[in-house]
Amino acid sequence: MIHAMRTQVAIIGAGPAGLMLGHLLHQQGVDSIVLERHDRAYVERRVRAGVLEQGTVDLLNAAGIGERMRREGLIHRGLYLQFERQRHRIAMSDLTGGRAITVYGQQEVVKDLIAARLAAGGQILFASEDVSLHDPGGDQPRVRFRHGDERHEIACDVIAGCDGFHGISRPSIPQGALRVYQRVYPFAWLGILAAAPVSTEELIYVHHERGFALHSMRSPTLCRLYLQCRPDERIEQWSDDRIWSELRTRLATDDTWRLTEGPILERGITAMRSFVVEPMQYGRLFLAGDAAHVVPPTGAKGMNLAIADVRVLAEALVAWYRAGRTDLLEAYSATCLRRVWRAEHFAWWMTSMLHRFDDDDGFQQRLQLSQLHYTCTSMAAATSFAENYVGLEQV
Ligand code: FAS
Ligand code: PHB
Repeated sequence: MIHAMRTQVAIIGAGPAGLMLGHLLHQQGVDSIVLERHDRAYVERRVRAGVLEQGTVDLLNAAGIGERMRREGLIHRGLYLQFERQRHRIAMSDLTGGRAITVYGQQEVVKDLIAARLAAGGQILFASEDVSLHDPGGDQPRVRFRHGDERHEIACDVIAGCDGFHGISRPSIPQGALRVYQRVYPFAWLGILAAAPVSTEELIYVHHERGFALHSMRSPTLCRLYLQCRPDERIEQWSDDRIWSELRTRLATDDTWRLTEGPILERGITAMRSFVVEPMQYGRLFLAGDAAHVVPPTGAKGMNLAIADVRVLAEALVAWYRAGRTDLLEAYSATCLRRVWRAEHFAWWMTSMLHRFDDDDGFQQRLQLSQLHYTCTSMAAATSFAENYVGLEQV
């Protein structure tokens, strides 16, 4: 027995993209149902990104979701680039007319969006399994899924594929309909969440002969730290002592600064890739976020791109439902891809400048140090870095 359901927009995935889309559509009177394969607790606990661009902060505030972010988020007007044991501050706000980043965990954004959706009576069906897309290329697409022991089918006008890199939406598009662009990097990031007072007021990105390191945070007493490691390494190979000793070594400077350590609460290794599919649409199926593109986390763009995509998609869908306009929907992919490729370039550039490449005979390292030195001493280069990092207003 298949239970029939109906909605205007069926959204696959309760990550930043899917939840933000559901909220923006709701605010404009467009109905949607979000299907998520994991349960609520898992989705709200998952540690991922932590940096919000100015544009993302502005959208969360404009959409009425920013209250807790304003209270608990950390506004950063600069960050540090460190190389040859020297730390250099990039005064991002001074260089971008006051724009800044906010450090606020992705899972906090997800919690705020879920709370807002459910408070508004929105449908988020957690623990939805065996999701499958039917006739996404036609004008009456359907989504089937199992919820508990019951099978359901949603009839809808549009499907929004917001189910991440490993989701079902993109693979539901026939081979050959998409052009794939990809780079897989020969290293990964080992990330930890540690209950330790922060050792810096702003993020520190480190170039070191032993590999990249990053000191970020979630609150004044909760640190998020990353180390470059080999892509084939397993987390079990990294004891707490080895992690802290490597962080101490790579973050060390010639002055008296010291890294404060604490209990490690969460750890994981994340692969590094640049990935884009074109177009980000197939008939009535619109891909958004990691379902269409992945950036290496060095540029802190992943979550911001996901939210930027659905801002464009929501506006286009509302114009279609309200005024029968199809131009914005037809332009959806091209509009998003301009911002996506800008972010892909910036994240690839930061990754290339800050990571150690095993096959480097020293030539690349010299280029990296020259690029770092130029970025930290040239107003023009620092401004370009800053405006890309805080997020470009127009792309
Ligand atoms: P998401 O992946 O967040 O959400 C997709 C949702 O769809 C998930 O909840 C998933 O469970 C669900 N889903 C998948 N398949 C489904 C199916 N078949 N049926 C139903 N639901 C399905 N960015 C940074 O800037 N800094 C970081 O440190 C960082 N760390 C990361 C670590 C990891 C392991 C990953 C994967 C990404 C990380 N990112 C980081 C990038 C991250 O922030 C993404 O860009 C962001 O989560 C993208 O958001 P969404 O597109 O909404 O996809
Ligand atoms: C994080 O805080 O998780 C973070 C910050 C900056 C990055 C990546 C991750 O570039």
